[in-house]
Amino acid sequence: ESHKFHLMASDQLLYEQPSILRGRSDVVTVTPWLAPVVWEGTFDPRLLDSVYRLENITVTATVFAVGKYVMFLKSFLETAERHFFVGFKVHIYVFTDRADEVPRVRMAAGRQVTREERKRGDARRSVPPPKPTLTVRSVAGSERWQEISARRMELIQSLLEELPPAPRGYVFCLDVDSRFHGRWGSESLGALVAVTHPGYYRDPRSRFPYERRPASRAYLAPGQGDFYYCGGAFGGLLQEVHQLAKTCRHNFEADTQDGIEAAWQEESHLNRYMWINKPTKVLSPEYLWQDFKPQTPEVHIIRFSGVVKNYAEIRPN
Ligand code: UD2
Repeated sequence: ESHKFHLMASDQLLYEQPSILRGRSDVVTVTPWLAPVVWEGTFDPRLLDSVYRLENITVTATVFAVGKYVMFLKSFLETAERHFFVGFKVHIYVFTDRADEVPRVRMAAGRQVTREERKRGDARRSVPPPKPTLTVRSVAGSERWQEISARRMELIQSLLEELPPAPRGYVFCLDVDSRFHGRWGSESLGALVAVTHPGYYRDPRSRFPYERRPASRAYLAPGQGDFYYCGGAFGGLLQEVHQLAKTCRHNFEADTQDGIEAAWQEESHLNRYMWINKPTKVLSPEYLWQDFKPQTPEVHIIRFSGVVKNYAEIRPN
């Protein structure tokens, strides 16, 4: 197979004429380093799906459910089944210390075809969608939630070292205490993908909760940093995310040796990483909202959001 770097479309697919004059004007849709910022209304889902279906891509998702967080798995998995890369090969890895409590979600049993897709006569109807698969991996529990959250980088790194190399393989690493409400699909694919945090995208960078102590390897000085990215969702090509996980894990552990833990654990290290390694695609807060936060006018659709949780009840400490 030859290596090609452009997208290939079917000459049969017709869609709305693109324009370089009209589009979303209420939001910024490209970063200063010319990475797209994905907002509803900036892409054609049918076009992108048809293009990526020709690519024979695979999508891996990792999700951690340690201790009481196992209670979030059911709605995470059920809603992923309805909205996450519908029609593509999806493999979800669940990391947990309570394997016997992983709910039996009917993955694969008839992915829904929504009314909108039916109306448009989606080609998907004639081909049965591939079955998403789920693998449960046992991990150790911990007394510290910070450690559970941060150790994800180590486990993601080892998982990606075990997976067979796949030039068209993508992975997304997601928080479990969240659910899908709308499409999260091929428009989110890129070599290195970050999501802007819903709580900070209107703020000046001086207010971002980056790690501010120079002693930490996650340090960002005043004036540094592009966006505040969330630790609850990131992804990209397998080899890119492997590099990210390896670096964040290394820096987190080296910090621990020095007796310092970054303000927001691996999220701080991720933000440092993305400052140096610019994401090739930035996902708008549509891709990680928070249930307690009222929808803002620029957010036309909430695709994925964090559920409201009682920290005292669910965290080990
Ligand atoms: C934020 C980030 C989170 C992480 C954390 C800093 C978002 C929406 N969330 O969330 O990704 O960067 O700050 O460490 O950006 N977990 C367990 N069991 C536990 C505790 C955590 O399985 O007892 C896992 C679980 O998958 C959870 C994730 O770790 O979704 C993050 O923990 P959190 O949701 O408690 O962290 P939070 O809300 O502070």
